[in-house]
Amino acid sequence: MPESSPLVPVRDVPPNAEIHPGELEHPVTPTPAFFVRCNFPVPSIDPAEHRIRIGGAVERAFVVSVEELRAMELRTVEVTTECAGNGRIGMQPPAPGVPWDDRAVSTAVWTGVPLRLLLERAGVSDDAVEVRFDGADGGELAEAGRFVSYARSLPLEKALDPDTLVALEMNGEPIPAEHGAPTRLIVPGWYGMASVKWLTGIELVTEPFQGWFQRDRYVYDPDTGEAPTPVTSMRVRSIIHRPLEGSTVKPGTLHVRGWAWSGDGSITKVEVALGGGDQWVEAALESHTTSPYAWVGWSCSLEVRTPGRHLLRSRAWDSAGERQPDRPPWNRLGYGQNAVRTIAFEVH
Ligand SMILES: Nc1nc2c(c(=O)[nH]1)N[C@H]1C(S)=C(S)[C@@H](COP(=O)(O)O)O[C@H]1N2
Ligand SMILES: [Mo]
Repeated sequence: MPESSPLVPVRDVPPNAEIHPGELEHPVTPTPAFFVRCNFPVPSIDPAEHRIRIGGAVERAFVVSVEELRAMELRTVEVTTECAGNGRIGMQPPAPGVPWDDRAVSTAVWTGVPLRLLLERAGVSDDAVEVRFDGADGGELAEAGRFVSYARSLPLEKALDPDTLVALEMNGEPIPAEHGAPTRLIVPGWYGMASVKWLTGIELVTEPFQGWFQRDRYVYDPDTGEAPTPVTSMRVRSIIHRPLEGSTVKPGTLHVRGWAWSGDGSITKVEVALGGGDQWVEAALESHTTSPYAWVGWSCSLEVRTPGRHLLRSRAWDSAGERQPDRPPWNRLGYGQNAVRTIAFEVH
């Protein structure tokens, strides 16, 4: 593993930190540089003692150890994960919650047991509508006024997707404590909240799950009195990592590079604009992987001769026909902020 720059902390307790801008150049984020998002302190779990229960509306409930999971048929998937709160500091007016800038996003190669295999072994009952996942972490939440543990649910269809994993390895190594050791869920294409860390239980439920992190958080609340809708797949987005925001480059040809991703299809186009106004230049897409769940690299070259400060923007389109909006889409809790971002750099 190459040496990597420290994470950029956003909150120290519990740990919440963004990827360092200097680490964004890697197609697969080095494990120590992968962003961390924890709602509660990191639980410590003995992998030898750890068991996951699979129960609820099933024909045969069972318990499985980490060892038994390792002996099953494993699958490896490269996945870009973004926190639903990424970009929250761009919300106007500011939204409550962890004030993420735009780097609560990273990519890893995950290896694990397709959740589908565990559900097939259990035999899902006809009346099951969702699968609930329990994490080992929890605590008193001031906003909730009670003790809450981390739990989330998935619709059956996404739970049965062959690429939804009960992961055992991150980038070919056991999962580090802060990323969910010894086992976590990986839900490709969805914002990070779905990928429950420190997984202890999988339960088939016959009514939609109503937990705090399902119904009160990770919802798009229009704040108009209309019902909130659940946060699910990642909205189309792009990030520039060259030049870095605030950096200085020489006059001449400027090589611009970045990533683009969407949970709703493949990236079809990325455009770049230098300065304000509506002059957009199409970037070349450069896929480093066949995984449909990983971000796609893009680049273009621009001439910049005038010394001083310059602005740069990128915008991506996906195969669902969505484009990054020019302004942050408003919702009360500040999720899914995928608006075009303007960065500034200097030419000298
Ligand atoms: N048990 C548990 N799982 C969790 C969380 C959590 O607080 N507890 N945070 C979720 C959120 S909001 C995100 S964005 C991802 C972050 O995963 P990472 O810390 O490995 O980057 O984990 C998700 N899974
Ligand atoms: Mo998140």
